[in-house]
Amino acid sequence: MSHEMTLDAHAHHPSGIRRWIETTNHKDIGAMYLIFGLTMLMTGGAMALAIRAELFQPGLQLMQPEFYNQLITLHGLIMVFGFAMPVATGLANYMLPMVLGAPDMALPRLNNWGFWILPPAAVMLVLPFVLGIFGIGSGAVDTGWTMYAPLSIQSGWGMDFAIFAVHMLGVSSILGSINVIVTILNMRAPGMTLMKMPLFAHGFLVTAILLITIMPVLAGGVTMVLLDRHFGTHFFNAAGGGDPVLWQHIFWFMGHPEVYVLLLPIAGAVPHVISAFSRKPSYGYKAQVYAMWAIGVLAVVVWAHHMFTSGMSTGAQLYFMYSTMLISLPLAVLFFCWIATLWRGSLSFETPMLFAVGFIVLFGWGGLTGLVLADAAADPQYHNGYFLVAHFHYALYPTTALGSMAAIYYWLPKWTGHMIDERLGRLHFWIAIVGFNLTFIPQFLVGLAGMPRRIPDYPLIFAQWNMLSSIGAFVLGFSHLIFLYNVVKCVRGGKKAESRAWEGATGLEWTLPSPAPYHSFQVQPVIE
Ligand code: CU1
Repeated sequence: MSHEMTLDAHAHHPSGIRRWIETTNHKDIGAMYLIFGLTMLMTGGAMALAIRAELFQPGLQLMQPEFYNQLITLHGLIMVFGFAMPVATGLANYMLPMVLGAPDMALPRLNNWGFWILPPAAVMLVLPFVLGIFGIGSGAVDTGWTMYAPLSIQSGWGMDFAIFAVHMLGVSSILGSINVIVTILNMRAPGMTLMKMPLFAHGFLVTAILLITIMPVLAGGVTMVLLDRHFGTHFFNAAGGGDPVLWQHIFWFMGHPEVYVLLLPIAGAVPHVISAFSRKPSYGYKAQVYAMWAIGVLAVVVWAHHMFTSGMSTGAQLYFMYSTMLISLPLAVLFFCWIATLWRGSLSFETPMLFAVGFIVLFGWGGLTGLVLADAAADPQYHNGYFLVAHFHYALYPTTALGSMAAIYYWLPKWTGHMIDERLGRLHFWIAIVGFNLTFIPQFLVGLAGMPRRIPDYPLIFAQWNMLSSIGAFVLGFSHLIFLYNVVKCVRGGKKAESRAWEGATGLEWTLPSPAPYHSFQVQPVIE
């Protein structure tokens, strides 16, 4: 403490906006990541609502197909790179030093730089879209978030902006990952071995290693696109001896592990929430750790299940089918551990617990429908239709939104010193659940009936389900406004939070049953 004070006496204290621009404090940077991520959630969400408004009826009412293509592309890129990853990085910044017993992240200035690359990248991505609305230029990138060649080679200059944005987003997440890894490996409290480290930290460690593995590959890929576009190379041009399918391999080598980049931080955070509201330590600590590492390893060897419809030898189809299905084993281990934590617990369902359970149930549906798509024989029926769209929204919304909201609601009292408005939190939860299911259950059905994705029009026969889906989307969008209001309200004031904010938070949520307590299904373990 005295050491800190001597340092402070010599440090300069910028105020106003400079306080935020120059900050190296992990909580400040964590808060900025969260604010940035939630701003992008609203931006990407507004685009989703524009898409659903167009799809409310068959026919073209509000926009031309070119504009629709920009919307679906930006919605995808913004939600993955602008919302989901920054929110997870925000949680890591805020909580990692605390769960490790470290004074800050290991590399505070790198941390600052990593964050401040993000806003210019977001501007880079969205600027051509805004200019396009005013008739300047050809609009934003319109290839779909997968940026498949040869479309991405021929697309307008929005694509160049997207390439530079992807480079910056990649640099940002690599810097963040380096910081997470260095912090975890070097700054744990004395005696905290890796196998005694909270699950939260394991989730982020696997994620960070995955990101450092995959983001440079994507950066190399989009650089090859840039070279093909402007410097006469033919990496993806069959006429010049290249191969457009090469792009698909490069993209999905990043794209599939990305799903686990979005899942694993939540898989690390949620056990702490369900443990607190079950009044039990997390069940199966070691099993969960090994499962997360198994997911991390398998994640990088299954990417071509996204390419069954691109043409592939039978042997390769079988390999990618079985390896993909293999991931459901460690995932099932995580599910069983979460459920076993709940089992015979003294449960209560405050807002964070509702969101955690909502995540488990709905993500289960994402996983099960993923098994359908992993089947190389079934996939061609569903791959280019709405079944796939519904599947990945069931995989990603529960994790990135419900899961991170569980964590945010859970830790807001710790961050702000105030309790959240419990009634508003529960209202948010139930409206979000109704809105989400109303949006995406119809998409499973029209998908099975053959409605293609990425097209702004559809046959009359799909009209009713699409109308319901659009109504659901607006309900879901509204629920997020309640969330924002609740967060702002909590930051500005409210009932004072005790040091143990939640009645359930007895400290057990940080306790590791390693070795597992005897018969933890039957008895409440005694932790001294
Ligand atoms: Cu995948």
